Amino acid sequence: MSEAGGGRGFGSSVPQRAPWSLVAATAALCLVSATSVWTAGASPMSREEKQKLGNQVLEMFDHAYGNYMEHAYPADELMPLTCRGRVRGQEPSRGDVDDALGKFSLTLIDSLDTLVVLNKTKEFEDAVRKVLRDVNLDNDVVVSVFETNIRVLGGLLGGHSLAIMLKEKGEYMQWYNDELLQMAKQLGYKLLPAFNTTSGLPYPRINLKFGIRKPEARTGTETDTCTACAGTLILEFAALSRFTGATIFEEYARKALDFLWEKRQRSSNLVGVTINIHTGDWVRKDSGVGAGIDSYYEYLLKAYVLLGDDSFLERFNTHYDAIMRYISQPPLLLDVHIHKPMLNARTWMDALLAFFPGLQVLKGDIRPAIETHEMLYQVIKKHNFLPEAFTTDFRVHWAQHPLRPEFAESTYFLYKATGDPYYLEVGKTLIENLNKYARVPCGFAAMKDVRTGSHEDRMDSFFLAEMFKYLYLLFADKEDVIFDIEDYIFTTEAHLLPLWLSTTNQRISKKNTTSEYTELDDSNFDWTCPNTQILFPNDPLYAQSIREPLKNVVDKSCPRGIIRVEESFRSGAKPPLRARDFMATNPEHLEILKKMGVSLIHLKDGRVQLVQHAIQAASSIDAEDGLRFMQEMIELSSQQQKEQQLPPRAVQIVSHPFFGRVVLTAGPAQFGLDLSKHKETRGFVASSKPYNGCSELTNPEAVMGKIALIQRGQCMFAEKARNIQNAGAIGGIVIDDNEGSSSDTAPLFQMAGDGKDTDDITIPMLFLFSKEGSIILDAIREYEEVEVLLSDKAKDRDPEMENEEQPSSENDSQNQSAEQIASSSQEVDLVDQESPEESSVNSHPESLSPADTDNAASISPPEQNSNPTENHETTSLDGECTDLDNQLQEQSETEEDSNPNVSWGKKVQPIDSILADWNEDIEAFEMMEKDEL
Ligand code: DMJ
Repeated sequence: MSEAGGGRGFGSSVPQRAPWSLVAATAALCLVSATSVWTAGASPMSREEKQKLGNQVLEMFDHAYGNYMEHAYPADELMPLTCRGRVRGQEPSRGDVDDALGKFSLTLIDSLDTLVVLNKTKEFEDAVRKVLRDVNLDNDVVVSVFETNIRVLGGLLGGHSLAIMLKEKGEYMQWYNDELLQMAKQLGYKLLPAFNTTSGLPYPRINLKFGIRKPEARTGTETDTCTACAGTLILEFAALSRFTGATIFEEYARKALDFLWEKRQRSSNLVGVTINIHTGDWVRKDSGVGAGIDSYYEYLLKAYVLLGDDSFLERFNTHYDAIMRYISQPPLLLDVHIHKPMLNARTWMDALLAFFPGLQVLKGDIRPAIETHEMLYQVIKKHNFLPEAFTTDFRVHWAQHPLRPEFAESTYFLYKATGDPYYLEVGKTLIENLNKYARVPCGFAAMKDVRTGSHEDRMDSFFLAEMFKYLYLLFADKEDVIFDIEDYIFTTEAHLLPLWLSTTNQRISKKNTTSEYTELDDSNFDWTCPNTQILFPNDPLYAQSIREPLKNVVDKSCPRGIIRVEESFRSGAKPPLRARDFMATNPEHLEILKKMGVSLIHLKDGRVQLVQHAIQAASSIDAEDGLRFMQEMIELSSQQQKEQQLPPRAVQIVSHPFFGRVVLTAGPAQFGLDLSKHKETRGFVASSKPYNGCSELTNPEAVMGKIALIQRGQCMFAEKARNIQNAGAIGGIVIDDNEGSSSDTAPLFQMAGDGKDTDDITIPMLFLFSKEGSIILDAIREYEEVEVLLSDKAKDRDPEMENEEQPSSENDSQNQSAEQIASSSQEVDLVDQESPEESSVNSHPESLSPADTDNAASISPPEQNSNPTENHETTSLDGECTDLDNQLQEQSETEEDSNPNVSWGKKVQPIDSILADWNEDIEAFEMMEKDEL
């Protein structure tokens, strides 16, 4: 038995230091105390209904886990559309997202402690045996250090934590002898070579067999990592050290955290998204609480809770103040620049930030948590799921949704903090939406596009590790869980680590760290793990009263202007020259540009780039104007790029046994019936002969009145369409002839016309990549009669999908056609991305693409998880539009009055200091300019 296991027990978990013990021992406890306090507001949910929902969660988990075990195990993940395992190397690469897959049965390991939380002890015991029997951690595969840590190391440690708990109870796991912990230790040692940098920040990837340096490793040349990647290790590494007594893990994780802290931008106390692991320079200087940074903040606060180390609380509080000062614009959380924190770096938010309200609950700052959560919930109600990114006026920016659990996590914590049954209703909606839109016969499929309802052949392991835990716990009473959940802390992957680790093997590891440890003043403990009796003194309607003003924030929002004009700028000012009016051939315009410090670079390929050097501006006001101009130009450029794209369409298989549950992402055609303007087309499918559809069909009787399947290639798409139309087909699906192509990995494809008039083509035509096409072809082989629906948005499936003839709504059509305003995930990146089907806006000298300039304030560097193929959606503007900018402005002002910690006066930054801040950016850009030209 492990040292820790032997000494554990609630008695030993009482920490030694008073302030810490107050927080750590009650960290989770404080979250539940309000559940019994609730007396009014949304109608309370009966015990029966809660149990019913809890049972539904159990059934859903069985469906996901059962299908994984049956059809995918020992592969890392289930592919729920094709009902098989995802094995790295055997599927087309999806880029970084595949770095989580190490051929170590990821989903099984990530699910271990979920099984215990969901009371599936017997299954847990079986699962642990399988892990010990089957899992190999020594594969020649390059994995992400971050993902391996949170999912695999965390999964093994969570499994170990609950295994020793069960063993001590005396019924299950009696044979267990710390085997999972030994595996965790083995894995810990495999990850350590990643820390072999002078900074102590880990390399982002490691080869499980060969480490980093050896040539066989195929990794180790990276220079950058994300802040969350380097700053989300301490819980797992410290737990590993404390469970085993091997101090090295906690020391390494502390050293990485110390380095990040040292490198924080001192004037804003913010951190950037990516950092150079050798020099410590910030590579991406934008800063938010979502992708790339999120769990760094989470781990600072939770490290304080788990380890009782005040320095972590002090750091968290320092960052939290900065977040609330600059990033929080209730109910929004918007990225800013670390050097110019009053300047927004984006006009959109990503879905990962949905964890933040949960963290705010742990911090004790309930009000903004309620506000942001409410805003997110309204976005979900609009699209059924939270899109990967959405704009400040709540349009879809990136349309995927990989079944992320962050919103469920925050819902759980808010319910625990407020006891407001409203949050149970929110959970109920999440369950309904998952069953209605994501459930497929073989598991749950990620949404490829929340607007069309199309699926992706993907069920990430975090869905089992996190989603089911939080949903189950949301509806569970104490007696529904076989152990006391309050004795544990959740890692970022929702793995459970026991709080008694705080007093185990404490001799570890402050040595070799650079941070100073000072006594904290009392203000550091304000709010931290609040007593909910104090938070909601006599007002059970507290949470509701905060949500009320935000009730229509999404529905009634109007598309925003491009720029949020900062208070440090002239109020309401616009650049003297608007981006949309600019002509590169107009001498007056060029003169204005010059004044603003913006220069024009003619690239060799004929395109033109804009660069702003703020210090070359005629005055500080002109520099600000230039900044705004550049921001406008970025937005305009990205819109122009995407305006030429049509949104994706959906092919939904409606016949037995699919009944509408499988929705395939389809590419649109620039000709034929526009499905966004007409009702969907429904029909049985038939292969055309010849299959390429390039000549008159020889089997018109087979395709008459049906949807013809045609293979891509050999002639124009329009020609195929005419041939099947002449044979009497009511629609066509062109299937890609590039074997293995898939909408998971390829950008949206749209079929162009033949350059002539295509008005004669009146049937709808859609395009499927080969993988999606083969799902239909396989279905024909198996079931012969396969009926599909071609539409702009999948229809809700009811049990039989019987003879439904719902006209597509006017609004939807309008939305779809307006959806062509589009996103670039990254404005700068798109400069060189041309769809083979389109001419680039950059090929015309008048159409300018802003370069990635020294002006980091106006241009964000490329996103890690950018997806340039997604389209924007324009919100349908039901009812009256409110001026959200003003609303938010007013809210900020109210906040300002009521929150003495927020000193808005500090927002005015002298131009000298702004210019000084920019110097660094300018140097970086000049380097880049050299490279590019
Ligand atoms: C999980 O793997 C973790 O929560 C991580 O911190 C970020 N988000 C994913 C799921 O969305």
